[in-house]
Amino acid sequence: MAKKLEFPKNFLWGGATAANQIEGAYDVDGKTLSLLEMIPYVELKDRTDIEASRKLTKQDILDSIDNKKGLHYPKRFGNDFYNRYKEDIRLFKEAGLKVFRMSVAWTRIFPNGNDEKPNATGMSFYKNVFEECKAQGLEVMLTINHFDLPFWVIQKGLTWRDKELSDCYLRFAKLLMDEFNGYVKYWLPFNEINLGVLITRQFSDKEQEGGVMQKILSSYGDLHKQFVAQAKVVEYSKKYPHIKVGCMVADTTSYPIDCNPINVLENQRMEHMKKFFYYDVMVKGEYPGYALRMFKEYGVEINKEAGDDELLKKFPVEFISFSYYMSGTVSKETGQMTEGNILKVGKNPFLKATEWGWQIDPMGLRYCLNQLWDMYRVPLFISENGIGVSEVLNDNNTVEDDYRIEYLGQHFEQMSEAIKDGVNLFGYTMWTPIDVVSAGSNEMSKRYGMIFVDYDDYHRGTGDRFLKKSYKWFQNFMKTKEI
Ligand code: BGP
Repeated sequence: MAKKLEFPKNFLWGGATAANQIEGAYDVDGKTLSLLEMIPYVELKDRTDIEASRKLTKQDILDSIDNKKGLHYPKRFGNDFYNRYKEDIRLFKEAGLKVFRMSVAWTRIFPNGNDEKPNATGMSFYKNVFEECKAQGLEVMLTINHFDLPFWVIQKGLTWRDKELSDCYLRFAKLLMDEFNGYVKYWLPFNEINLGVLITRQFSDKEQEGGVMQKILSSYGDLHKQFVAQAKVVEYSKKYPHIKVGCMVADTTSYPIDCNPINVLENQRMEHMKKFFYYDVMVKGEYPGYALRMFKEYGVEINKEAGDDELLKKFPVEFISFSYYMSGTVSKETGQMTEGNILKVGKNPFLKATEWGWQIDPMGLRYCLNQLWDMYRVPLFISENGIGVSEVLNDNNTVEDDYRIEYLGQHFEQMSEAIKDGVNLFGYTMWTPIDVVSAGSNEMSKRYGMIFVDYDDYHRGTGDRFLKKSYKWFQNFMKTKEI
């Protein structure tokens, strides 16, 4: 029997994407390469072993410039949004979406970083996209930087610790706000700030030997610069009182593996360092004591500059946004900060997982929403949530994706429960309304969309769009709020 869910009338239902996973057109209209466009597609024997697709040296990256090895670089092609955006935005509108989350490719706007003027063709591409959203009645949420660091950053050997990088970023961010504040109400300076910095470090010259643990420890100094840059974006946004700036964190709910106090405490420690640390700095504007203690014990240098603390305190984000895909477990044993398991989550025997090992946990979303509201009391927005499945079109040119209908419906139900619990949740953008290139594995076949895109992992296909069963289901959900 259908169940009716309760949501506020003006709840922002939407879909999320990222420039580097949809646009393609990597070398047209003055655009230069970004780091993610230098990572080749690698067929994985074990789909849960994402690390295997990322074992790249700096030389591999350099060789990819003129593709000497004839490899395929999926993020150079995306799903062809650059050429098909009108059709896509129309389909989003017809699905019932009210808001479209997207990002801007930095390398389309400042192809060389220090260009005297922004690239006019790049600017007009985004203006046209925003105009189209406006024409279709879609609000825009804009991520200023969604992982796609320009390649010139790597060539110059820069990290966020270098002033040159934050200066260029701020120039880019301010330009976007000045030019597009009339189209974009919601702004996210960095996608998944708790993961992004690690991507940069991975290819940095300044990366020390020492594995994942060392990378994480080194990343805190970079993060501080990003926190400061984000606070400066918030400060700048005050010029335009009608816009709002939020943070974006990759959130996973984590449970202690059992009630042994050692494991409960270990889970708290992991929650602190994997998520609350970020919210504390960006929402409360202060470094929490547990982090300061950890920095001291591990010899982490933050190198704060005079005025940084005041800036963080004075310009916190106005709302929290986060991605939520899964939950995991923590035990003292698996929770050790050692190489190999720091970014992974432990198994939970009560949950099913996707082909990629992502454990499906709708109730974990309600738990997470309550935690964040209890702790921070700022409006919440789920900026990513969805299920990646390998799919093919059937003879009727559709996909019977009942598992996606189930996944979305169960998550919507828990969101509605959290709202009843008193949580101020004001919107949700699913990842993603349309099939895109996977961020982590570079596959096209890890599909999240309600709209199927006819490209395979090597970008073979027509690129045509087809509606899956979930598209029709979502359309109906928007009208009835019934699951
Ligand atoms: C988030 C990213 C997105 C997105 C999503 C799904 O971490 O912000 O860009 O792709 O995860 O991940 P994946 O594409 O690896 O399945």
